[in-house]
This record gives sequence, structure tokens and C-alpha cells, in this order.
Amino acid sequence: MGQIMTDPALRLKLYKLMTLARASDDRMAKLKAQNEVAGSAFLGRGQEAFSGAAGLHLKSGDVFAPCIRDQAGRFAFGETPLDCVRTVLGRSTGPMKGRDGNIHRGNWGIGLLPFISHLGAMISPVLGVLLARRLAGRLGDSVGAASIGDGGMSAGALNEALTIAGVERLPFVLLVADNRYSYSTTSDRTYACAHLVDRAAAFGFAGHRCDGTDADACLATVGAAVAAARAGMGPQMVVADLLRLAGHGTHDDASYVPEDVRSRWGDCLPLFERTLMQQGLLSADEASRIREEARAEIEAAVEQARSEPQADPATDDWQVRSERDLVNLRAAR
Ligand SMILES: Cc1ncc(C[n+]2csc(CCOP(=O)(O)OP(=O)(O)O)c2C)c(N)n1
Ligand SMILES: [Mg+2]
Repeated sequence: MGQIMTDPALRLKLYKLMTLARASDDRMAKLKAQNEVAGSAFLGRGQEAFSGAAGLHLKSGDVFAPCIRDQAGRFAFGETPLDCVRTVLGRSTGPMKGRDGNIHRGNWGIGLLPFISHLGAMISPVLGVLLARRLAGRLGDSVGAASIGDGGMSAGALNEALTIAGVERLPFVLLVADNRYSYSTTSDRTYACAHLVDRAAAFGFAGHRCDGTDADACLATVGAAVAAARAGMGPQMVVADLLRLAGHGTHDDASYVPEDVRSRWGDCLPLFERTLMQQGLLSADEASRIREEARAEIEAAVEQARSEPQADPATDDWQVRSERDLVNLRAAR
């Protein structure tokens, strides 16, 4: 159980988002197995608590660059199941007009940056938005956040970007999901410090760490980090310890993860469910209703997307949808 107990409504909201993300991941894996998805499907099983907590603590006006295991954070930040499914199924109605791979999606209109790469490439664009806002005198109390994995923490682009974030003292939060693996490479082969949070000071970041299998700890720790960035206390790094409960993508069965490692780590979703039940905040009936509603919501999005046209290069105007969103954003200011 987390050190600081957040309010029950926020905790239940996180539980519902985690359930929705799990239902979405399960359905995407099935769509992939049914050969309806081009490329692999990338799942965030086991990372929903940390990811969802981040999305919930960000607010309208912030910028968020999620990674491939952040379906919970995406939903929390405002991505709809329909936008997710439309992209995964390559529909022209999707935010990327069906032209990008299933994980390379975003929505400039809500500050969700379209995904470039899992290995550190998303930090600089977030910092660019924050710097541009500061120069234009429009930063206000907005913050930027980006997700990364343990392997991505050793990428060159990330090190350059974190240096700038520290030097400029930007209101930036780096969310690090140390899920013990980078594809099949174990984390002891990707970093040599005792814990990734030890790197925070080197970049001029405040460092925080939490148990990523404990939803309450995630809510409290990410909440403190986002609040500190918002209050002008400079960049923050939050490292969550957890295990990737799936393969790198659906093409990978993760059979290289030894049984003793699997059994050492919990799954944040059932753990949170049990805590909420023990505290009388959730009944078994409510939990199954929430699960069923999540499944139905995802299924409705799948049915809707399936009825829509796929991307057609012959008729596409090749205008980037985000361009239109940017124009709308400027008009709204
Ligand atoms: C330069 C480069 N090398 C390799 C890859 C392939 N690749 C994509 S993600 C990934 C592993 C990332 O591991 P981590 O950062 O720990 O994130 P996780 O997948 O565990 O969430 C690899 C090897 C890539 N995209 N770019
Ligand atoms: Mg990893």
C-alpha cells in the first residue's frame, strides 16, 4: 500500500483506467492474432498503475509524450479508445489518418505528442514545446512529461535532452518504467548504477522512485513530482520498479524471462483491486461490472473502426492531421 493515501475518487478513477487499458491491450493482442494489425502489437501489461497515474496527474494544457506501453496514460490524458483502435487498424478516420504504424500516434489538439521512437527520441520534442512556450511568455503552470524504459535511459539522444532540461530548469517530468528488460536484455546489462534514480542528480533533476506494482505509491509519487515541476522546482525524474508482463511485442513470447523473476513481481491491476476491496471501496460485483463495461467500450470502438475506410493513398490529401489541429489550437488562443 502506498505511503500517502490519495482520495478515493481518484483511486477508483485509476482502477477504471487500468481496467480499460488492460481490456484494450487484450483486444489488440487478439486483433493481431486475427491478422488485422499491420506490424506487431505492443502491450503495457503490468505498467498500467504507473502509466495511468501519470496521465491522471497531468492536466489540460500540459504536453505528454507516451511510449509504447502507455495505453493507460494515454486514456487518462484524453485519448479515446476509438482513436486508439482506428490507428491500430489503419483507418483513415484515425488521428494519423491510417498512415502510421499502430503505436506511432498522437493528438496535437490535446497535447499528446505523436510517437517517434521508444528509445529517447520523445524527450527533445517535449522540451521544445516547453521552451517555445517559455520564450513566448505562455508557459504558465503547464508541464511536459515523457515516458521511457530502462533501456532507453542509456540512449544518446536521451542524455543530451536531459542535460538541456536540467540546464534550463524546465517544468519537465521524466517517467521511467524500469521493467527489468529491454527486449530480451536484462537491466543489469543496460545500466551499472544501483538504481536508475541515481542518475537524476547528474542531470540536475530531482529524483523519485516508487513500486510500480503499487497503484497508490504510483499516484502519490508521480503526483508529488508533477506538482513540484508545476511549482517551478525544475525537472523531475520518477523511476518505477516493475516487470514487463508481456513480450516486447506480440511477436515475442518472453520465454527468456526465468520463472523465479516472474514469480517475484506482482501484477498492479489485481493487487490494486484487492486493496480497494479490502478497504471496502470496491465490491466483487462492481469490479466485474467495470471489467464488462471496459470490454464493451473497446468492442464498440473495434466495431466502429472496422466499419470505416482504410487509408487510401490515391485519394488522401496528404495534409498532416496535426497541422489542422495546430491551426485550431492557435485560433483558440
Ligand atoms: C537505436 C535503436 N535500437 C534498437 C531499437 C529496437 N528497440 C525498440 S524498443 C527496444 C527495447 C527498449 O527497452 P526499454 O527502453 O527498456 O523499454 P521497454 O520495451 O522495456 O518498455 C529496442 C531494442 C530501436 N528502436 N532503436
Ligand atoms: Mg524495459
